Amino acid sequence: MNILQKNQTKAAAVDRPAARLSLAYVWVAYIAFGVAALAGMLQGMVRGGIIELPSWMNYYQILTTHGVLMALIFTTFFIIGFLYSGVAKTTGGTLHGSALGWGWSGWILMVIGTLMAGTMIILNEASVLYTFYAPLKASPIFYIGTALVVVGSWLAGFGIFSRYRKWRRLNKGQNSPLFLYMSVTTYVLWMVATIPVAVEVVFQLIPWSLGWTPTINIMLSRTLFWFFGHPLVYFWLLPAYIAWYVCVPRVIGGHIFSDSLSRLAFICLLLFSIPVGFHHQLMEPGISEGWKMIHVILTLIVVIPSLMTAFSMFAIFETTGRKKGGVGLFGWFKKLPWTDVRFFAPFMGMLFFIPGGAGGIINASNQLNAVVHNTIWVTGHFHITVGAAVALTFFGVSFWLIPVLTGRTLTPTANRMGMVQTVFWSVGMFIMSAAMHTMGLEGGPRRTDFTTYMDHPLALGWMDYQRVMAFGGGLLFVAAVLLILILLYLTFMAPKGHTEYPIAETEEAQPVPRILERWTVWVGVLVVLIVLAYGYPIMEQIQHQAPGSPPFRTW
Ligand code: HAS
Ligand code: CU
Repeated sequence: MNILQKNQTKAAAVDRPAARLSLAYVWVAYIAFGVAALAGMLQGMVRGGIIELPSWMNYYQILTTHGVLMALIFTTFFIIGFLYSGVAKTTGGTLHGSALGWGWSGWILMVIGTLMAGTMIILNEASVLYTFYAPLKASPIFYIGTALVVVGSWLAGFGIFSRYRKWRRLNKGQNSPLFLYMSVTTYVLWMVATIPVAVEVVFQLIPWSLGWTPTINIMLSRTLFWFFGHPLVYFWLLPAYIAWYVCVPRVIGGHIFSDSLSRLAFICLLLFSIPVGFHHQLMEPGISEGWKMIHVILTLIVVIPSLMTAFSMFAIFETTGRKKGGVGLFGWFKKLPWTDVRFFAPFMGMLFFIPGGAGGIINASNQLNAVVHNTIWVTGHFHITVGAAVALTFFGVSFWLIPVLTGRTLTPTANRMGMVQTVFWSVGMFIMSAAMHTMGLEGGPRRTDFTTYMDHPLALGWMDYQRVMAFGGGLLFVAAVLLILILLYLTFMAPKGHTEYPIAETEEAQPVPRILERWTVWVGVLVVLIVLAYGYPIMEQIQHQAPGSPPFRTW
């Protein structure tokens, strides 16, 4: 190591071993993202009636590629990379040996799992979409691959927990740094939420796909899936919230609004985002109305911490804008750093989350769910939540995180290109999701190949929306390519130098209730809520199961 490098290591927000680990996660995420974006563009064109796929490729195969790689692989890898970097940064810039060990073991297992599942999808042996609903049956290798991804993510989680424990041991009586606290909460959520899907995959799907058990209990498999599936969307959201609560305020030159409120919001998100899965099964038979009602109520409760987040963001923006001299009712708004992509990208994400959250409340309302369920409205909903609010935040983070990890700088040109990229992504997503929402209200289904339903007039009325969706998808693909180019530049070519890891502080020291850091209390409450919401319905589904289903391969 020469002197220059040594100095850089000293100045770096995160030391080399930690940076290398984070970067390895982030880049696998973006490789998956690139392939998924291509698949997404193709499927939009197919549904728009613009292209036809070659005979060796089918719509459901690329739909599965897109869903699995975007929703499961891009997100999980990016999140782990981001959390590791922030945990290192806020605990002294380094990760001790065991955290690094867990991190790398998790990475290796997750990469192997991704390759196994991905190969099966490419071979057309697993066109079962990212929800892998039974009785659609994929190759056992696909299920084993996804199981390895989950187990790998657990190992990575042990690394975060071990760093946290060590920090607590060395800093007795102090509150943990907010980033670390939020990372631990996110991971507690993930650990609990992935247990049911692991049970589904290991005890139901794998034996059934290997032919060891002739049939499968469909109701139970879907219940176990959504027991995981809803907290999964919060596992995507919470890291974006970490960036909103902790990083964005620093980027705009402000402070954390309230340390306790931020922690409380995360605890509420942890408690209430798991016992709510039936809001994905409101239209399914086999679960009685009373239980669905309980899940609907809990779903509406989990909206509250998101509203607390919206409130905090507005407060941070307004107070910072006023401090910078913004006057009048809206003068502060102009003072925000609109030309800084580190702010602009997540801000666009926040804007998308306003209709995204409102759509979620519509979905969760039992009667309205009957209108939108299984329509492409739902696809519109999740593109403006995970595809915009979360994705734009992750892009905004990547623009500074990658230079931090590579010891390079976000140049003014790269910043400008990032702004252009954000505009393309936002406009593309706006156009595509508006068409999806409208077409859904007119009854257009989700998860279907191009069809005119024998020229049915209703279906013919959907065609224009599908073309608009394809156009939006095209813009999104341009944005995706641009993003990858910028990130390649930031990884390999941008000038060497110091980039700040933005971590905001509170304006003055704020007392934080000690109870917020008592994990046994929160995990205890969580377990009670889960048992109340799921215990009886799952018991019923096991005891009174309908005749199980043999496997189907519909593609
Ligand atoms: Fe959802 C389906 C209900 C949030 C993702 N959702 C999905 C699916 C996905 C998904 C992927 O109840 C499809 C699954 C599948 O394949 O079948 N969702 C909700 C509710 C919320 C919600 C109630 N969803 C999300 C988030 C996601 C996500 C977040 C990903 C990250 N969702 C449902 C339901 C279904 C569903 C049903 C099933 C539909 C069906 O029938 O199949 C809520 O948690 C949302 C709360 C959010 C808010 C918004 C707060 C706003 C904020 C921004 C503030 C803006 C600022 C900007 C500060 C209340 C925090 C400042 C602006 C200035 C101008 C200064
Ligand atoms: Cu949900």
